Amino acid sequence: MGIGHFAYASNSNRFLASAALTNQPYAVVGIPFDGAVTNRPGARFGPQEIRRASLMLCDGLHPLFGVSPLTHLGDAGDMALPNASALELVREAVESQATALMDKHHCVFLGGDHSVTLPLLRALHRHHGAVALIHFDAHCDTWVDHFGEPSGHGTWTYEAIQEGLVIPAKTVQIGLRSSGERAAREYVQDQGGLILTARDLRGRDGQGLAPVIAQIRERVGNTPCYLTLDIDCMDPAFAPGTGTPEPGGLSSSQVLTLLEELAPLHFVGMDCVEVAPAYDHAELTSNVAASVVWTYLCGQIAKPARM
Ligand SMILES: [Mn+2]
Repeated sequence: MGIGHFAYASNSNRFLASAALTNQPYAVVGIPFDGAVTNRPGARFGPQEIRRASLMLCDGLHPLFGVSPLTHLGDAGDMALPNASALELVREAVESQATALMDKHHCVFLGGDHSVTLPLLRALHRHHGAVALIHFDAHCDTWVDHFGEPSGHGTWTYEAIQEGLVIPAKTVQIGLRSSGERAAREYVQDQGGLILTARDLRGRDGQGLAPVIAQIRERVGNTPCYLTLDIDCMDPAFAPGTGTPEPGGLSSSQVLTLLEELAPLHFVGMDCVEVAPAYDHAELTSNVAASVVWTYLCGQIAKPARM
């Protein structure tokens, strides 16, 4: 599209400058909520910055998958959410809007803090029953309380397992490295799932990730699988714009290799959460978040159509 593309794109606030959502098979949806964070707020502004960063990706074919998601994709805009409400009211609003969208589309959600994944899994459960889960994160998100409250952005994985929304043996966590008591950090493993810590993945990239990819593929099999990617899975060098950064994380190359090689799994939805633009530098975080979502979408669209 050449230089004219930028004038066109700058007028759009939609992911990859896609059209408004009508009957496209894939939908991007923003969830501008950060009321359940532990540390620094700001992820409510994630969706708009990821969309803006995505504009540079909409002008050609993905170099590995050879497709563009543009004509397959609509942007539903941001969810309408109650402001300053109790978390459960926000979650009810997320769940009902997600349910309606999932009726018609394969959805990718842009967070928002990680507490939104629980209502997304509740909505997904109505469509698919319990699903496999691939969870990129620096944190286990299996704490049993949120500083005295029952729920927050660090409890949703525990709650999802307790509610039977995900299959524990087909739950895979990748990139964990934060401090925390052992019972929380290893909860998924104790339930029969797989944890690949950031330390486990040190020094592995490209072909070095092959054994890890084989292990994940074998465990998940053909079960419908949800992907949730907390941007803090990456090292702050690659994604500084997040509320709870943890040094020693994955590189963007490691994450993209994993997403590319796991694309054949039976994915039924994705979210990318915890992008907090106020702490970003040089738009590193919004750029890599847009690339992650683009890679997921291209990987799915390159496969035979599947809802
Ligand atoms: Mn998280």
